[in-house]
Amino acid sequence: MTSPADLSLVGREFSPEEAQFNDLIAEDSRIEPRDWMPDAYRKTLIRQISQHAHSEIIGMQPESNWISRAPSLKRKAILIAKVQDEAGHGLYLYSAAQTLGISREEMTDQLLEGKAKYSSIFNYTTPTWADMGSIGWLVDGAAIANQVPLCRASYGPYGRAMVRICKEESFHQRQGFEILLELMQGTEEQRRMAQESVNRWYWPALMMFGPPDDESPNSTQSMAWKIKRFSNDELRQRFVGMLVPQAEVLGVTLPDPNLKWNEEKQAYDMSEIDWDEFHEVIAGRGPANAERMRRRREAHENGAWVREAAAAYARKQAA
Ligand code: FAQ
Repeated sequence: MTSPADLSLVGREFSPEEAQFNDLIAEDSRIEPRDWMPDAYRKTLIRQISQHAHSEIIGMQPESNWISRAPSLKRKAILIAKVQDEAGHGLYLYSAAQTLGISREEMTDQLLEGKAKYSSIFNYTTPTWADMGSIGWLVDGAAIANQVPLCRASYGPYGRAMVRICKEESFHQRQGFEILLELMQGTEEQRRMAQESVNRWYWPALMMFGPPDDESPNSTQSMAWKIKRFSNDELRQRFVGMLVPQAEVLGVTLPDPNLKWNEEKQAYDMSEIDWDEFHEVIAGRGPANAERMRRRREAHENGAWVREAAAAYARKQAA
């Protein structure tokens, strides 16, 4: 008997379809939309993929704040393209979730009614141009560290969407790095602006990986199903390891006085994350939660005529 991917099955006989599902997971094959899957697997995927999609869509707002004020035509064109890419990522992800039997309308309603989460990071504000650099370097950087392993997620449509998304995210990360590099090679005032922005974004970026492993209720099952391949803390640690040499190239200081290489652990020691702040933000009390949801609802209402026109066109084509 293969050890079950669905932990609720431990210690009992599997039905033939449960056995087949377990075998597919055990041999690292992909589960496709028409395959049988446990309800809890389907539910977890819908939760994670739709939250991820909402994050991409809400995540357009902090950067769109700077499109009209980008410092040059080149920077403006790059920023517009990046924000459009995030919209595209949201759409691939909504499509992947739809293959699990939920409609786009249901997912949107869950977001607008405050029943679905989106990433904590997008509830922080972007008061300076350097924040465009920090979002690219730190937020897209964290997104890549978290999402590259998701390219191997056991659910086919999710893994395949992630491959394309990761390619674009790595371009985003480099453009953010380059904004910060240019600022760090500029005037004293520009260097101060870059450092101040990194100071604000560093800890929230580390929170993107989710709660510590011993407080992460979904991780054990999601890892057994091979949706997640690494734990929240493993990925966070790997991300910090990536940042340290990049910060040296930039000439910025990571705002953690306890950040130190630990030879024995072969990993960085770091200060404790302020988990109260994380819980406040995901409970809706972060610096920009209300504004993000207000704008999202407004955009949804303003788009009503587009949805009506598309539906009328589809009806006409069908007839
Ligand atoms: N924010 O048991 P776990 C991007 C929730 S996209 C808010 O550890 P799980 C691109 C979690 O949902 C960024 N909530 O959960 C971009 C759960 O609540 P629930 C989004 C969080 O799912 C760049 C509860 O806490 N990326 O950045 C957060 O196993 C620039 C317990 O947590 C993804 O969504 C958080 N940070 O692991 C766009 C990646 N962390 O649902 C624009 C896919 C945890 O039970 C500009 N998702 N929670 O009520 C994942 O990899 C996972 O879902 C984790 C959380 C790792 C985020």
